[in-house]
Amino acid sequence: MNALDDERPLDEIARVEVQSAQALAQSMDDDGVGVLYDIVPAAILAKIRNGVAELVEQDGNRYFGFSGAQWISGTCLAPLFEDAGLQALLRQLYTRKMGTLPPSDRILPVMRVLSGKQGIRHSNNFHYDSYAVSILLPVLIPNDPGEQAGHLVMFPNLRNARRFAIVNIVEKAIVEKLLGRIWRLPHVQKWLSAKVVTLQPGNLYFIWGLRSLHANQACSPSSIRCTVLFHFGDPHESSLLKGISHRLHAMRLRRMARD
Ligand SMILES: O=C(O)CCC(=O)C(=O)O
Ligand SMILES: [Fe+2]
Repeated sequence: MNALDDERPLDEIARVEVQSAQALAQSMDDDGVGVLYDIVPAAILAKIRNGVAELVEQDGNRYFGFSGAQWISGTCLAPLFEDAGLQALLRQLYTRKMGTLPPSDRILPVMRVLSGKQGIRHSNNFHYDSYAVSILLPVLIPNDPGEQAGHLVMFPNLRNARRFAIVNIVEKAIVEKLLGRIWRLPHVQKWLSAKVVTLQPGNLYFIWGLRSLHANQACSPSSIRCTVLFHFGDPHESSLLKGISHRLHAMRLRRMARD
């Protein structure tokens, strides 16, 4: 699918259409990933990269993670986050997959910057997202020849959504913590037909995040990798247990930032 509009000004984000839902859902079912090409133009990517470079210059080569609507408001990505077409598309994808309306219209925007040794600790951490649909926008992916790029690696649609939050939490603990290192092994990836998604800045990559075990591959500590995620539709959003599990996850991220 190509959303490139020849008439589009060079610094304008392409329109995202709800009509893409059918084809995207089909590729997410069949291949694990659906792609909308050339949505965010080079001029906007360059602006975000400048901001990221300043951040790294100020705070050094480490991991930065921003989560929640606050960081994106007023930035050049706000028009994409607020785009009615994107919101309608996410609602449509959720409804198709889950067979119910989404629990809310909230989209969780996240920005991840990987650099330095801390960046490596945030790589190959295989997980299921809490959200039915996740969109990944690569902003900066290392592309020097011979350099590790930090592409996305996934086991597409390994499980179905869990009806009960507690089952989901226990399953995540086993798969992500207890078995966490197993998914990194090349022969396990081969045996379970893991898919490496080559990330191209400016494209939007759609995955069923709740169903697909995934992680970013590592990149060299001296390079910088930046991605933006839009997560949508947590079927266990209102569960009390989920609240606790979220807090534990946030604590773990803070601990990783300190170490
Ligand atoms: O940055 C990436 O490539 C993936 C990040 C991810 O899966 C997540 O934040 O849930
Ligand atoms: Fe994820």
